[in-house]
Amino acid sequence: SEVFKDKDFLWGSGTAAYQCEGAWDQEKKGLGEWDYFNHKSNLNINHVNGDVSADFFHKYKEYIDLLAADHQNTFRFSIAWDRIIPNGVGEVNQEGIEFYNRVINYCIEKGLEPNVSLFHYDLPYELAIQGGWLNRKLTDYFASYAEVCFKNFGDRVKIWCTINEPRYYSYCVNIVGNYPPNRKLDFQSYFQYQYNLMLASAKAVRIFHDLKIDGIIGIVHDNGNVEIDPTTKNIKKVHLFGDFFYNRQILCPALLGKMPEETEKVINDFNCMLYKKEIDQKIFAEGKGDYLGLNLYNRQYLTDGTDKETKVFHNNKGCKSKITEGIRIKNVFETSFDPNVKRNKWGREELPRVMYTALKEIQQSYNPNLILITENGHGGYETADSKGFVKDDKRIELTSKFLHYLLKAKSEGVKVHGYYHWSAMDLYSWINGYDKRYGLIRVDFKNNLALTPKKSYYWYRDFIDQYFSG
Ligand code: BGP
Repeated sequence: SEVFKDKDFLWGSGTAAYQCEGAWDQEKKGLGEWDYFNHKSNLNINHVNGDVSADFFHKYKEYIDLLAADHQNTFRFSIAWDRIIPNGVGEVNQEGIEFYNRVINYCIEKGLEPNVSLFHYDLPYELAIQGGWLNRKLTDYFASYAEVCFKNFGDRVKIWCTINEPRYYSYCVNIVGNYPPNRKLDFQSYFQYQYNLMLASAKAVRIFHDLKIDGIIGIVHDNGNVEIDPTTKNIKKVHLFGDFFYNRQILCPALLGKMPEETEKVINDFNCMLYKKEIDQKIFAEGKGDYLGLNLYNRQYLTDGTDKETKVFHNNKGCKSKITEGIRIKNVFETSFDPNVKRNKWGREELPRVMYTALKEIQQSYNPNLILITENGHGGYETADSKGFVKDDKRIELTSKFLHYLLKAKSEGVKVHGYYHWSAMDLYSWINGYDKRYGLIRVDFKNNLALTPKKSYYWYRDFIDQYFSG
């Protein structure tokens, strides 16, 4: 592909359909699993929803104008499956196609290379009630939906992601239980979800390549790195299980075209099994991605398991909770707590040098042709002054450190060619609704969705200018 011909580096920011579009029931959009969950269930932990959110559906031009004025040259967003195919399978909704045509064309007009994800957690409800991703049929439904998108947008979109964070998504759905349908500590479903998601991804990649679309396609993975606490006794075991659990079930099919050798052993030791077919090996082999998208926020810091009961620790309440993020898997491994590393209000480590170590490790272990950092950023509580301006110095401080490490890895040969700040504007956070802010642009959700670029927005513009001039 010639995506990178005249652009030395992609500098942009990202969003996802459910988190920013709103217009949840407009222009024949189908019902989504998250729509249903946030309307009907009292399991919705933050008691708000994405019905309106940042209203990207109607205000997309305003947002894209601001991103272009920030000197960004690319924009990451996702397509809502249920806008294109309201029931997940079958009839195509032309109004959905038209909406994304408008967005894509306007991005191109403003000099922003569109980077499009096909699945960013918002499953059509009609497929959720058929078992969601536990149902193998979804792998074919997804491939058909992907084909519709390739045929409609493939003449203009050059960067595609099949699935956003299959690993973390499966973790939240099946282990933490904070994404619908809130299964808790269900390791069987955790592994099967990831397997089916990777199979679906491979099927879509095959179609993309068969159609000979001029562009690149791959998955977006979360974090990608496991580090072992040096006091660990059984380093080999913790690494074997930890790396499979966090990375290899995704990265091996995505980049090497096959499931990892240790799959059977590890999954058996978890007292689980995978439902699969012989033919899958061929599908994986033919469905390798062209690049790796990496969402980099933190690392997985692990040590020996103990005989204490299996438990997950996840902070769903920010400063209203003291929980430190992690997991304890009986006799397998557990998250280690490093007292020297600072944490954010959600109990997650703030350690920018993992940008460097993760990139180096992935380049060395899998040797991808290309890596894009598809997400990185800082979530926090924020207040604006009377003019709506947010002085987000913390975001600037952390991001500049992350970027320092990104450029260091690049200078040492890591094939990283793009960075997308998460997020472009404030939007719906899966765990804390509108209290947890990530945007470069402030959205006043209480006052007509007024938009005000934050301090970080101007900082990012200067950073990009300096990069291209120096
Ligand atoms: C990633 C997701 C994004 C985004 C981000 C921040 O896992 O791909 O959609 O939400 O994390 O997460 P949160 O909003 O839960 O803080």
